[in-house]
Amino acid sequence: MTSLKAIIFDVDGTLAETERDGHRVAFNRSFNAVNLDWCWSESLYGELLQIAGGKERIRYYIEQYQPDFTPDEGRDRFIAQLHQAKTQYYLELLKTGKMPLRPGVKRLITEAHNAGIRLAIATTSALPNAVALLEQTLNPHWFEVIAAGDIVPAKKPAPDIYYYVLEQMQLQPSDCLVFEDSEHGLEAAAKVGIKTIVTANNYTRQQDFSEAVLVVDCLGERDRPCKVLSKQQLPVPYLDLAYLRQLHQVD
Ligand code: XBP
Ligand code: MG
Repeated sequence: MTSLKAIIFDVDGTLAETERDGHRVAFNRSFNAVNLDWCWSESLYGELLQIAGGKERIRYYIEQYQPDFTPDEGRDRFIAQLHQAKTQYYLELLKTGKMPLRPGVKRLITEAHNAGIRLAIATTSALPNAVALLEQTLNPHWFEVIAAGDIVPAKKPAPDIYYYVLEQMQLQPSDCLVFEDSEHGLEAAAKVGIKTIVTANNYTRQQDFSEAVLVVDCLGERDRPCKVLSKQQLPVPYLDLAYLRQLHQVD
């Protein structure tokens, strides 16, 4: 059995709760800015999250909810421009500091970095979003690869982004662990054969995580133990590197 060499993190919903108060709000601001009365409520957004990727999500929404909408510049161009504006709104929202890291994220990533574990990001979201979050909360230079957005043509649940990260780092699936928060993300990593821990959140809690090695409500902190949502007993109050190494060894 090989030792744990690297940890790959999803961003949205995993490092921070960025969807409801970040991406969703930014999409709505971009609609508003071009005088569209479209409004993605918290519950509608939960449904739209089934579509990974902001541009893909807008396209799906138009097809399903606004089928008669025909912008002069054509649908592709309209979506690309709207999404660019959305990214700017999202970056402004990030600066307000209202999307802090989830419990235990800074602790675990710092411990892993100090122990020489190699780190990477695999996210569906656009690269500037991922880099801005890391700049604000951690250190982007700790991450050897930041794989984001359109770097691969097929987004999660396709496995492409995980294959890309492994190739860039010259690693095997068995060298790594992945952290994800959603069924799509888990599916992407599982197709590649990387053991995945799910830190579920309010949008994803009901999803099927049967392929995960562990499902918890967060990584936990000394004063805020994590809760296990999968079947096994957790012998530690929060996930630290020693426990991750154990999980990585289990068949
Ligand atoms: C994240 C996403 C992203 C964000 C929006 O999924 O689906 O689309 O919601 O980001 P995951 P962009 O956490 O599985 O990577 O608008 O920049 O695409
Ligand atoms: Mg996610």
